[in-house]
Formats: sequence, structure tokens, C-alpha cells
Amino acid sequence: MSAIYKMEQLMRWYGPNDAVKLEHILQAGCTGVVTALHAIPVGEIWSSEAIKNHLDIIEAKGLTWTVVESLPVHEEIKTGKGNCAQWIENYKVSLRNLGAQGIKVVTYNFMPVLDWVRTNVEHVLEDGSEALFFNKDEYDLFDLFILKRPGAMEEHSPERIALLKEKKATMSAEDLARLRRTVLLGLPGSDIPFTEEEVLALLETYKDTDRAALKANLAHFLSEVCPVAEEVGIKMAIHPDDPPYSVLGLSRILSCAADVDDLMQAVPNAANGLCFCTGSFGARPDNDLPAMIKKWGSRINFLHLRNTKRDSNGNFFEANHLEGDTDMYTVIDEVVALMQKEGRSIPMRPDHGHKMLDDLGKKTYPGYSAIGRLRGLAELRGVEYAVARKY
Ligand code: DNO
Repeated sequence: MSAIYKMEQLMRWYGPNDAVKLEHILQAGCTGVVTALHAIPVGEIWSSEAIKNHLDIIEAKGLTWTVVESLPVHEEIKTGKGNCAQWIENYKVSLRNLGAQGIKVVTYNFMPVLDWVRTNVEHVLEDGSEALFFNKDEYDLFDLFILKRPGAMEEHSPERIALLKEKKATMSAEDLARLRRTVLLGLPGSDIPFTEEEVLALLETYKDTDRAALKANLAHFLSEVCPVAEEVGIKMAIHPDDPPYSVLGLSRILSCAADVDDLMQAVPNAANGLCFCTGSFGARPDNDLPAMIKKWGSRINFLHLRNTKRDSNGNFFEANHLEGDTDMYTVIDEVVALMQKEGRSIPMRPDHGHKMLDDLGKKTYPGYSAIGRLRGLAELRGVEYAVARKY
């Protein structure tokens, strides 16, 4: 019987300060971690020394590090302004340094200003565990009355504004503080939220960057960095927009299948690939995930497996990995077929988990407590185990 290719099971690790230790990740049955040098300011070069130090810590515990998440893209690359050319050159140096240490996949995103956005990271579910939640009303209310983004008022009808005002009046000072802090958190691996002033100043720099310009800036960035990635044996993996629609009045450019088509056509280089996040693409009803895997499977370099449950108002919460709107069986079935067809293992991590059991009350990165992710991983692993039996 020929070898069966299975997903490479990894877990995100935020570094030595993470409450989830490398030992825990090993015990969860993972072979490696997905991690980044979070202390280096966005845009600065990741030196060979800094990469090596991080790698040594991981390897000393018997784990691998071949997937970076994220090597972040400077805002001036996204707007194409200021020191854009210099930031791109820095990015190339970091890629070379990473490639030399055996890194195979570099994850990044091209979401303007804020990375992922939620309105509550402690949404209590019926069973007492806590999940990440995106509430559209609360998000709009933040935009209108807390951030007070210029132009936000014009995007809503007077009736909706009145309704949101009413909703705000029913929220406690604590709820409003939680909402503000949660939306402004923005950056993974950071404990320090943005201030309203910082976000508004950044938004100002996007004034003339419309959807077409943002797409063109992404294509420019990739046409510069992909040849370097290819040369040093790295595949790029862009994370889709999360949530997959406009936030803060800004364009988002990787939310649906048509966006993936555009991106792949714009930069055909083989190093231009995807971090296929089932939670982000799955938060939109018009995305057919199995069909997307069929079409762009050869460009899927990394998988984030998680599930969301959405309603018709644009709200969603993070469901258990095998529940929610994405049919995880069909997704894994497609992925397993793809791996056999191409003769390769795709790295995967269980994305976001509920905070539960002994993790409740512990300080962990939102979505990244140990036990909930372990539950998710175990369930996903079970599905793959069953699906792979047919090969
Ligand atoms: C959230 C993550 C994202 C992701 C970046 C990749 O949990 O999936 O923050 O790491 O968007 O650049």
C-alpha cells in the first residue's frame, strides 16, 4: 500500500510568554508549532539570530517550526505610500533569513488597519464555555459612537442609527468598555489595544486607497516578494479577511472565491498561495468551501480549520469545530483527496477554541486557550482518520 498523506498537525504558539507551553502542544499530539517573532515591530527585518533563537527553543522540546504566522505586512505596503519600497525590501530579507533556517510557509494578511475583529471574546455559551463573537449591531455602534469614524453616519439609515442609539443606552459602562477594548485589540500576540486616535489616523492614510488600489498594492507586493520566496523554498499563505466583509468603511479584498481567482490571476508565481481559513471564508453563505478547495487546492499551503455559526444579520460566533455552518466532513474529505492527488501533507492547525474547563479564568490569548483547541484538534483528527481509511 502506498503512503497516505495526512495533515501535518500544528498548534499556534505565541512564544515563551504564552500560557500554553510547548510541552502542552506536544501532549496534544502536534508535531510542531506555528509561531512568529511578535516582539519585532511590523516592517523591521527578522534577523537570522532572532529566528535561530526562537527555533532553538522550539526544537529543544522536540517540536518543529516550519510555518510562520505571521510575517506582518506594513501598512505603508498596503497603501503603497511612504516607505513602501523599503518595507518590501525588508520583507525580502526576512524571507531569505527564514528560508535559510528551514521555514517552508509564511502566513500574512492584507487587511487594512485591523487584523481580525470580534466584538466579544468571552461570549458565554449554553454549556458555560466561552467563544469569540461578532455582533454586527455592536460593531456598528462602536464605529458610530465610540470610534466616531468620519463618514460612518452616512453609511446607515436614520432608522438604523436611532435603533443603535437605543441599543447603546441599554448597555452597561462595562459592556461598552469591553466592546471598545475588544474591537481595538486588532493585533494578534499583542496585549495593547490601539487607541481611537491611532485608528482614525491610520484610516486617514487609506483615504484614497479604494478596493482596486488595495488589490493592485497586494499584487505589487507579491510580484516583488514571491520570486524571493520561490528562490529560498518558501510558500506564501495569505489569510482571508476576517470577518469577510468591509470593516471601518475600508475595502477588503480576500473574502470570497472571486477574490481568490483575482489574486491568483494577478500573480501566477507558484509561491503565491493561500492560508485556507474555513472560519473566515465560512462566515459568508455564498462561499462554497469544498468547491474552493477543488479549484485552488494546489495553492493551499496552510489550513486553519474552525467553524462559525452565522445568522442573517451578519452576526456569527465560533462554534465547535464539527458544528456550525461549515460541513467539516466534506472539507476534510476534499483536503485528504487533494493531499493524495498531489502527494503532499498540508500543515494544519485547529483554529480558535472555546475557553473551557480549567482554562476558564486563566489569562490566554483570545481563541487560543489550550483545552478548547485540543478538543477541536482531537475532533478534526478523528474525522481525518475516518476519511483516510478509504485510501
Ligand atoms: C486569528 C488569526 C489571524 C491570522 C492573521 C494572519 O486568530 O487567524 O490573526 O493570524 O490574519 O496574518
